[in-house]
Amino acid sequence: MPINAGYEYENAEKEYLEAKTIPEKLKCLQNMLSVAPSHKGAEKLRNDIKQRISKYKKLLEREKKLSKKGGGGLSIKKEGAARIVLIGTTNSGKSTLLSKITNAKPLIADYEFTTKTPEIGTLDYKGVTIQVIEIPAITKNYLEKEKGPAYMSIIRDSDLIIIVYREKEEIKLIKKELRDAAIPFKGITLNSNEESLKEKIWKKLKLIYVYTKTPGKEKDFPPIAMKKGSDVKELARNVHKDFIKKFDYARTWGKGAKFDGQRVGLTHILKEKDIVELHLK
Ligand SMILES: Nc1nc2c(ncn2[C@@H]2O[C@H](COP(=O)(O)OP(=O)(O)OP(=O)(O)O)[C@@H](O)[C@H]2O)c(=O)[nH]1
Ligand SMILES: [Mg+2]
Repeated sequence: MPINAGYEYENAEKEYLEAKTIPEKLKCLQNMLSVAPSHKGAEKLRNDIKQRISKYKKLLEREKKLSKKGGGGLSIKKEGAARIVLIGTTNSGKSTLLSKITNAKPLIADYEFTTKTPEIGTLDYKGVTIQVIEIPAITKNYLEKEKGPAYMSIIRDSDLIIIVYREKEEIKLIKKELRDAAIPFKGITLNSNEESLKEKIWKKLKLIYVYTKTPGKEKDFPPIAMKKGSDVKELARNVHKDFIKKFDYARTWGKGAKFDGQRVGLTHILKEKDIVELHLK
């Protein structure tokens, strides 16, 4: 039955879907509950929200306990333009993939559970660096395992989840474990035999890279990664925190420019591979 939950509710739900941490999710769910319709037809909706609230509360408890124990020294500093996690069942080829696309040299072997702690590598895409983490194999009831909640928080805190599999059935198990940890799966599934993996990953990250340039010189390297749809303002902010204040105009070359060297302002939208010369006052 259509519930007609209304604009306020839709907004609250959108915020909930975008929330990244458990405390944020909880706050958003409580907000959703407060704006959810109160009529009989929406009872299922309200119960569903309540259930999710109780689930997140439990998760929060568990993570708190774990961090008291020191979290197993598991907090991993974010590096680069994005964080990707490789997850899958044991022997699915995560380490093989990690060694293919990054500089990491993880142990690869045909016995089970070769990788015992997260393996971290750096992927280089046209000069943009991206952090890639292999999470130790996911098993049934992963959250019940000693390190499960800590690994799930690394997964939750990533920009892209890649499920590495050999047999299709493995994907189902992994997705169920993610659901149990209340992590939405908006990532990709990969077979480690696939070609042009880096291109596929880059597309899914929804980033672009652009080059800065000093007048009279060649473009700078490495390029700068930004969200798709970013403007000159975003780039200026990225280069230096004072550049927006000092900004006079920019010249651009590439797909985002109408012609070579087009003069633009802060709100000009950039396209991948554009070259931008920032002129300051
Ligand atoms: N046939 C085949 N073998 C593969 C493939 N990917 C990896 N292997 C082999 O499978 C074994 C396990 O690969 P790993 O990359 O270590 O797998 P993993 O997912 O990291 O496994 P754990 O860390 O042990 O959980 C190794 O012997 C690999 O050579 C693949 O796509 N096809
Ligand atoms: Mg491994």
